[in-house]
Amino acid sequence: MGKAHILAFVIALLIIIILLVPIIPVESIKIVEVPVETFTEKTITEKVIRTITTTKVERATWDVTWYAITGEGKFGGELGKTKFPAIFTYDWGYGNVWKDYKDFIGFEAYTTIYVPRDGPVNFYIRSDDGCRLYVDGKLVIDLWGRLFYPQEESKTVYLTKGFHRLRLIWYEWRGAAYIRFNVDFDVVEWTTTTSIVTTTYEQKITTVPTIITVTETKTLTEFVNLLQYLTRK
Ligand SMILES: [Ca+2]
Repeated sequence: MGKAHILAFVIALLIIIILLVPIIPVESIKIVEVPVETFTEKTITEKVIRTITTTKVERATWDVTWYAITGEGKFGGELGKTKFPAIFTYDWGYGNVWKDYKDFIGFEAYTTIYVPRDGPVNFYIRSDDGCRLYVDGKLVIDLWGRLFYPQEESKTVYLTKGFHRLRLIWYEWRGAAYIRFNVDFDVVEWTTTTSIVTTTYEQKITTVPTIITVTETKTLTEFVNLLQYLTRK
């Protein structure tokens, strides 16, 4: 092959490259669709359940109603109300028992105890003048009568676990006045637990990602070959 042939081949190759290989940049404006991630706020209602547990220490107290004593030694007119602690000693001597009353006065008192186990419970009373103790309506200690000096008595009662009602009646006829009540301490103080379940609906705002398509106008550059370039409009 001579030099002329080689030259002709190179020229032919250049022509093919110029004509067919896309080497000419052409700018054009095009509308394109572009995916865009956006965030939208969404309100969600959530059910919230809460349990609030409270514990409370309870102690027995006596609800006391005072009465005047009649000539027959019975409870007469009501004089007023007060409270005694669960375990108490009142030694009024010859002084006032309630307001201006030194003598011919009495009270009726009620309380509730909580026995934390099945078993014996000890009650003790010392009284001047008369006194009676009832447990769940049953007479347990009887120191009634016009006893002009202090009397005392202890009693053991078998009680089941749970709440029990006590009733105490006492009166003072004349002279010194005294009352003492005692009981096993584990029955006058107890703990109660209360659970409150609340259901509320709370609104929360969350962000939700969303992909939307937007159209954009873009200037694009593409490469075309000479033939395409010449035939473009
Ligand atoms: Ca007395």
